[in-house]
Amino acid sequence: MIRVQRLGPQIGAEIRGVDVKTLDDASFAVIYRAWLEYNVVVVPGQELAIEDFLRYSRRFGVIHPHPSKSTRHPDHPEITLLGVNKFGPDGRLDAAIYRRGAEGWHTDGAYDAEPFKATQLYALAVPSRGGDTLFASMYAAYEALPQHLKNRLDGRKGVFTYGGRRKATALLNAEDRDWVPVRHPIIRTHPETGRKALYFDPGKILEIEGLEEEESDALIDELTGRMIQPEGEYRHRWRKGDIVIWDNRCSYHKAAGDYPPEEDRVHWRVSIKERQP
Ligand SMILES: O=C(O)CCC(=O)C(=O)O
Ligand SMILES: [Fe+2]
Repeated sequence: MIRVQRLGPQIGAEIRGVDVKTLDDASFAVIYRAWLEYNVVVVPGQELAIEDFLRYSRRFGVIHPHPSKSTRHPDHPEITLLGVNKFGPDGRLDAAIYRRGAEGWHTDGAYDAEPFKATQLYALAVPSRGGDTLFASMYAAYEALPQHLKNRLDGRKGVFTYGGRRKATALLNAEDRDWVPVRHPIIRTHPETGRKALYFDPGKILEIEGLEEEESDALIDELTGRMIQPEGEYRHRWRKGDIVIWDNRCSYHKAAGDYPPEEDRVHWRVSIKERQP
């Protein structure tokens, strides 16, 4: 029997009593509804081959290979490997791999004209301590904005690119680093729930369109400070066999990035969009 248990006060739910390899449509509908409501869904205790993970992931949308080609699975480009090849040929820790996702709160794929709908991870190896993933609600961030900021942001677009103002493009091949920036409304209405969210990513935004540079930078700093509402948070402590999917249209996340580097922390990861490339 499928059971849904809430994890955080506003986001996060855990699904019990399922094997995603043999999930019928009615049970999947329960998971999908819980995902729209709680934004982050954990399905623990799964034993999956790559094809099982891909088949289950495709029930949420269309998988797109990630632009970081060097971290794709060699035989399955739709799969990104997290925590693999952490040490370079010289034996030194590669910070771009070890600290991937840990540089700050973000949403995945804001650099694309059609941002990622979802990201889904499957845990193959977990460290003895650290390595959590933290989540927070964009709905909570929007709702907590003072009215004058909601008014000021209404109809405004942000300009986003891979690597943002810091040009953090270490995971891209040299020939892919010349990214064409894209525009998204900062107050974004979720296409399925109709709820408003503060769609924002300080590591990918270049500017807020239509403002002078100084004003845009000041507003970016102000929004950075307003992303996280404590009651909108959920922190995931990984267990081997966990699947976690998050909704990039209404949640932020970051990796804690604090586990012993000599230990393994390995995930399969897929980026899911609504449509075909
Ligand atoms: O490894 C993690 O905890 C999350 C990394 C991340 O930001 C991502 O996969 O999008
Ligand atoms: Fe991420």
